[in-house]
Amino acid sequence: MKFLTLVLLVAAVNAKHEIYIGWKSYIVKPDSYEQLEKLGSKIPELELDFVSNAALNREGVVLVKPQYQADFLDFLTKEKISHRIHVEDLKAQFDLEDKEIEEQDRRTRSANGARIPYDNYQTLEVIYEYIDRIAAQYPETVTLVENWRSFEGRPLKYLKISRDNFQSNKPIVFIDGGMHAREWISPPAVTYAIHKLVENVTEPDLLDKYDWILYPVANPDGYAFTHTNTRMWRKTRSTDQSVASRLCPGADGNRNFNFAWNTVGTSNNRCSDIYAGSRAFSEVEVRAVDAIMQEYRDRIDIYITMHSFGSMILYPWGHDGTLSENAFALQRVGIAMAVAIDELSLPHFPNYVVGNSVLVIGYAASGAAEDYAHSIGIPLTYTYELPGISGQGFHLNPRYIHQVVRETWAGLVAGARAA
Ligand code: 0X9
Ligand code: ZN
Repeated sequence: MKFLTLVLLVAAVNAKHEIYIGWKSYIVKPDSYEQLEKLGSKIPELELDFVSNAALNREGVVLVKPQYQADFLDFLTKEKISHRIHVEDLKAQFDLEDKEIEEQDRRTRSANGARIPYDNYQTLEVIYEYIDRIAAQYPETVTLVENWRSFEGRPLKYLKISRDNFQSNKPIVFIDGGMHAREWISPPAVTYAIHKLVENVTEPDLLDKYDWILYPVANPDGYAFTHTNTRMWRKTRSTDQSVASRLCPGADGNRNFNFAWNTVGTSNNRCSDIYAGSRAFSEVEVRAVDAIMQEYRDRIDIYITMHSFGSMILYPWGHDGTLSENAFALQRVGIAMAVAIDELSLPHFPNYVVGNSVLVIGYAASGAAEDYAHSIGIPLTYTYELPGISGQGFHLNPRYIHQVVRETWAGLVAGARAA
C-alpha cells in the first residue's frame, strides 16, 4: 500500500507541466524592421507564443508547439532571421523552475514562516494576505477596495494609498499588474510599490504630490490557474453557454478594452492566446479596471500596466503606430523612467527601450489597456515590459525578483517626479 502511494505520488509530481512535452523555445533576433514584421505576421499561423518580445536587433524568446517545429525553422531559414534554440525541453525547464522557487522560498521565508509577495513568485493567497495585512495595519493611509468579483468568484482587490483618503483632489498614479496571468514578475513589481509607499517610505514627496491606486493582480483566476494547472496560461478564465468556450475558456485582457476593439493583433478563435473576447469589456476583470479609470478619469495623471518580458516602456497608439498629441510628454517621462531603471540595473540585463508600442514591440494590437486609458483622456499611459534574461532558462530566476522590483520602483519614482 505504501509503495502504491509512493508510485502515485511520483506520478503526480511528474504529471505537472505535462502539456509542455515536445515544446521548445527559440531565441530570435530580427535585424530589420521587415524581419520583425514578418515574425509578427507568423504568430497566428504557427500559434507562436512570444514570452519575451523581440524588437529590432533585440532578441526575443518564442515558444513553439511540437506540430509547428519544422514549419517554424523553415520560415526562419527562408527569411534569414537569426535564431538559436533556447530550451530543448520546456517541461523539464518548468520542473526546474519549480525547484528554483522552492529554493528561493527556503532562502527568503522569515523566522516566523511569513512569505513576502515580492521575495518570490507567490500564490494568490500570499499576495492577498499581504494586501489585507497592509490595509489593516495602516488604516490612516491605506484603503482596501474589493467591490468586484472575478469570473470564478475571487475578490478583485486593490489598494488606495493617500495621506488624506483621496480628499484633496491630488493627481493619481494608477498601476496594475497580473492582467496576463503567466507574467509572474508583474505582481511583485506592484506589491513592492505598495511596500515603498506604505511600509518603507524613502520618497515621501510622492505622497505629497499624488494619490495612488495599486492593483497587483488584475486577473486572479488566470493567475491561480498558472499555479495549479497551466504555467503558460495568459488569459482570463471566463466561459459562456457555448461548448467552444468550455473547451477554451478566457479572453486576453489586454485585447478586451473598448479601444478599436478586435481590429488588429487579435483573434476570434477562443483557443487563441490573443482572443479579444465576445465583445469589448466582456471580461469582468477588464470592466473592473475600467471602473477605476472611470471613477478617477479626471484625476489619473499616470497609468501603468505591468507586463513582461522585454525591458520596454511602451506608449500609444498601439493599434496603428501613430503618435498621440501627447507623444512628446510620453517620450520624455518614459525616458526619465528608463534612465532611472537602467542606472540601477545589472550589467547582464538589457537596457530599456522607450517608444510607441507598435514601433518598439513590432506588432500592432487593439483593445489594450494603455491605449484605452489614453483614449479616455489619461495623459501618460504606459505598458511596462519588465526585464527577462534570455540566456537564463525561460522565466526570470526568482533570485532576480528583488533586483527587478527595486529598479522598477526607481522608474516609477522618476516617472512620477518627471510628470
Ligand atoms: O501584447 C501585449 O498585450 C503586450 N505584450 S505582452 O508580451 N505582455 O503580451 C504589449 C501591449 C502593447 N500595447 C499596445 N498594443 N497598445
Ligand atoms: Zn503581458
